[in-house]
Amino acid sequence: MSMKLYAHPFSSYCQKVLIALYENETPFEFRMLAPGEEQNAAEHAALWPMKRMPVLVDEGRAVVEASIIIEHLGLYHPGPVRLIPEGRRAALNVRMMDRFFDNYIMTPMQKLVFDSLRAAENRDRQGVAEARQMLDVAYGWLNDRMKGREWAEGDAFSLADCAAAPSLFYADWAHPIGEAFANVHAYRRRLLARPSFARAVDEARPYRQFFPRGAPDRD
Ligand SMILES: N[C@@H](CCC(=O)N[C@@H](CS)C(=O)NCC(=O)O)C(=O)O
Repeated sequence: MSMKLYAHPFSSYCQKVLIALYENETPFEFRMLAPGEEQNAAEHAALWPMKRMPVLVDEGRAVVEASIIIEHLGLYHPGPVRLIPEGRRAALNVRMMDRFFDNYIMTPMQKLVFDSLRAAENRDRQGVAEARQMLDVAYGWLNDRMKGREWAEGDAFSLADCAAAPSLFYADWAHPIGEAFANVHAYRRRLLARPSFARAVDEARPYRQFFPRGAPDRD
């Protein structure tokens, strides 16, 4: 039975999982979550009432949360690219960086994006200011950390880079990474050149007009 991924190509957390699937050319069926795909939406809501994507279904079992889906793929469908290192200490370091990208880049980036979709009278000015502040601190911390590094943790592309790619991609659109953070820019460019992420970005191109206030004409 082939795995099913309930997802949308433009979603950052879906791209995080798509990168992992593409890294190992893991076969799966894409179940599109978009207006007009009512059957997929109903199945998705029944599988995961939180209605967040992506959701992976493997052998009839729903697996949720992008990081856990990538862990699941490594455990049940391993391929030549190991996204979580074998050693427990190295794996812990990768998971720590995965948490950094989700909590301190993806979360404030989503806050900016979702806030700009709200009606003007419902905007959360303080929350937006805090999200921008968090992104500036996170960019600075990451800039120091990426000095002399190719990937987020260790010598190889990992789960942490799967989290980094869409989070930095969209964060730079929502709250541009300052020019002073040259290591972060260089890392973002390396991520964009990685074939698995380049493919996810290309597949999402038709949806760029949905980015609130318009996607910049680059990347
Ligand atoms: N913690 C979840 C977050 C997933 C998430 O926020 N997904 C977004 C798309 S990037 C979503 O489903 N948004 C739909 C909505 O907010 O209604 C994960 O790691 O998978």
